[in-house]
Amino acid sequence: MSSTKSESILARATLRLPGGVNSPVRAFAAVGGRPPFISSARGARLVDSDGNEYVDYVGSWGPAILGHSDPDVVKAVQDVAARGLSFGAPTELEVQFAETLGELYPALQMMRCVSSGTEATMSALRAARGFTGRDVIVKFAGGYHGHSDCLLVKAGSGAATFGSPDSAGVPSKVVEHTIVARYNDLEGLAQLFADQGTRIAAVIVEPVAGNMGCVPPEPGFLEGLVGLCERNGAVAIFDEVMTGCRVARGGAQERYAIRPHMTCLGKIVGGGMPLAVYGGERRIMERIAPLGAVYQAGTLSGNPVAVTAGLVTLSKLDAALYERLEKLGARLEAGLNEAIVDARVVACVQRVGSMITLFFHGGPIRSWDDASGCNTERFGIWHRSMLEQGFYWPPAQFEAAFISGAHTEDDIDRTIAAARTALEKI
Ligand code: KE4
Repeated sequence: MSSTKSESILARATLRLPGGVNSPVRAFAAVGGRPPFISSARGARLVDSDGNEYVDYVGSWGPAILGHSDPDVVKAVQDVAARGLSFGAPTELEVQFAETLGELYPALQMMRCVSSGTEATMSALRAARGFTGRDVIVKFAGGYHGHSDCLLVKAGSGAATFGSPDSAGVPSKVVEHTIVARYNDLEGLAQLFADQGTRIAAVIVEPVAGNMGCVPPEPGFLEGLVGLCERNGAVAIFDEVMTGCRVARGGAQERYAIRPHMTCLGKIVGGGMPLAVYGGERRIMERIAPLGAVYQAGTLSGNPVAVTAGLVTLSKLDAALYERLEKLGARLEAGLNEAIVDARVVACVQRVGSMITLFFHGGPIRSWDDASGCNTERFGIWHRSMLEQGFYWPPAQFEAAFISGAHTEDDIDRTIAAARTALEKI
């Protein structure tokens, strides 16, 4: 594969952008090599600046569930943009969007649009703190909820520890009220509530973890988490930025029939445009300005172009799509598992619906304690071979890959064949 054009663009990019990218993972630092610069995408395909074509399993990190450049979404965006991109004033479109989401997510009695998942989770936590009058928040090691300061904490060694900053520029004071617990460890969470319950404002969780690779919740974990919050006056926040409309139309809360107090959505609900949502019980959201004292605002929040992309995307998420995604996901999972066995490589595959991860670890991966033991060097070798063969897999071990409705059985079978070749390099 020629990479001349991408290389020359990267040389320019690194002069102006840290690492040449606008988000760290895109720099391919976790897998070595240099990133191709993408010039276009359609369906399940990406084309880079040198004209190389890839079967895409990143899908813009989740949004492209229909496949790239869905004609209905693109046409609707073109039409609405011609009527003005953003007004900074209320429009009926965002009311329609909130009504549509409220149907899909009954837990969203009231909600607010923002422009990124980071804004959604940051605002949800502020709402929970304002509602409870408490300061302490709990997240899980390996969980990622965007880059707001109070969430950039690294896990301690114990089951649940007060976090220390996981990024330069985050004062330790800012994270002193953030506790990091262990995912899928309900006992540890119960003990934490026994010790700190009356101080805990919220627990924020990826109901299916995707940011340590795909790690499903164990039976009872989510129910237990919500129950502990309920009994201790804390707010259970499902961060469904990734899982929302991914693992089911109604997200993980539909898939597992659990109702959180608050929900964050992003990615798919914006159809690839900068659009995210936080919301939940009316009694909580009525504390948000201008009704209440919790301040949150945004220039482009709910702008008509992003909301239109979201509305048209949501309108196309039908039962047939999820049946297809489940079939394709199962086919890929089975094929990768066979390939691992035949290659006699220590690895495992974990999947929920159309989000899937190949871990270079014997498995099972239940929490960050397990995931952190992955052989990331082997993942890098495997990833580079997949890319060379024309398969664009997420460039980091601790990410989930995504299948879209535009992928075909043939794409899946060719991906499995390429994975077999790549495993031979290990
Ligand atoms: P954004 O601020 O990137 O829109 O969303 C943050 C976020 C919040 N919650 C969850 C569960 C998320 O997965 C994310 C962002 N996901 C990453 C990929 N795992 C985005 C890719 C990137 O950082 O470039």
